[in-house]
Amino acid sequence: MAGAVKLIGSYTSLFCTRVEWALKLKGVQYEYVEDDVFNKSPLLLKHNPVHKKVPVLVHDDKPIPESLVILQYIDETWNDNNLLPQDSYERAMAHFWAKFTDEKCLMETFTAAYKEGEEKERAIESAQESFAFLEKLIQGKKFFSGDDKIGYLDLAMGWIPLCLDIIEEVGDMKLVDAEKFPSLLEWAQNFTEIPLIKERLPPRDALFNYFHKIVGLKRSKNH
Ligand SMILES: N[C@@H](CCC(=O)N[C@@H](CS)C(=O)NCC(=O)O)C(=O)O
Repeated sequence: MAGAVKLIGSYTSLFCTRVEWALKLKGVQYEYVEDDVFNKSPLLLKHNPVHKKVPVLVHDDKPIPESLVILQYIDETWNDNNLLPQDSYERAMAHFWAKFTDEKCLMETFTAAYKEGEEKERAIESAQESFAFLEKLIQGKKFFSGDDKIGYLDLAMGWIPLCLDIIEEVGDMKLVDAEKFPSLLEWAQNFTEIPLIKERLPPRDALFNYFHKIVGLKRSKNH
C-alpha cells in the first residue's frame, strides 16, 4: 500500500508504543514526529482537534487518531501478517478485551496510583478484579492472540510489561504479583523477549519521570 506514513507520537506514551510495534510488525516505513504532550504542536492540534492527544497516524495526508483505531487501520491497510483474528466472533472479542484493558485495567491502575487513603484501597481492589479477568484469559496460552505469534490483543496489552511496574512504583502500591497473576506475568515475560518488542521499549527512567509528573499533576488537581 503506497502513500506517505507519518506517526505523531510521544516517546513515553504507551499508546504510541503499541502503534510503533504494529508498524514494525507489518514492515511499514514511516516518519516519526515527536510531540510534547505538555506543549502540544500545531501539527497535533490540527490532526487531532477532538482529543488533542497522541498518537495520530497520518497516511496519505489523512489523519487517524486513537491507538486502537490506528491498530485496526494498520491491519486492514497492510493486510499481510494479520494482527486481528479472521473469525468474526474472535475479532469482536479481541476488540472487547482491548477496550476493557484501556477503560478498566489501565484507568483503574492510574486512579489507584494518584488516589489516597480509602479511595486508593478501593481503586486497588477494582483494578485487581479487572486484572483477574486477564489472568483467566491468558491461562494456558503463550500469547493473547494464540500460541504461535503475537497479534492485536498482545499489542493492546503491551502496556502491562511496558509500564505497569513503573506506575505501581510511582503510586507506591502492588497490583499484579506472581502469586495471584502467574500466567499474566509469564505472558509479559514472553512478550518482552520478542526482539522487535524489546527494541522499542522506552528507557525506564524516562517512563518513571513521565508517570511521576502526570500522577503528581493529577494529585494536585484532586486537592
Ligand atoms: N485513547 C487514546 C489515549 C491517548 C493518550 O492519552 N495520549 C496521551 C499521551 S500518553 C496524550 O496525548 N495526552 C495529552 C492530554 O491528555 O492532553 C489512545 O488510545 O490513543
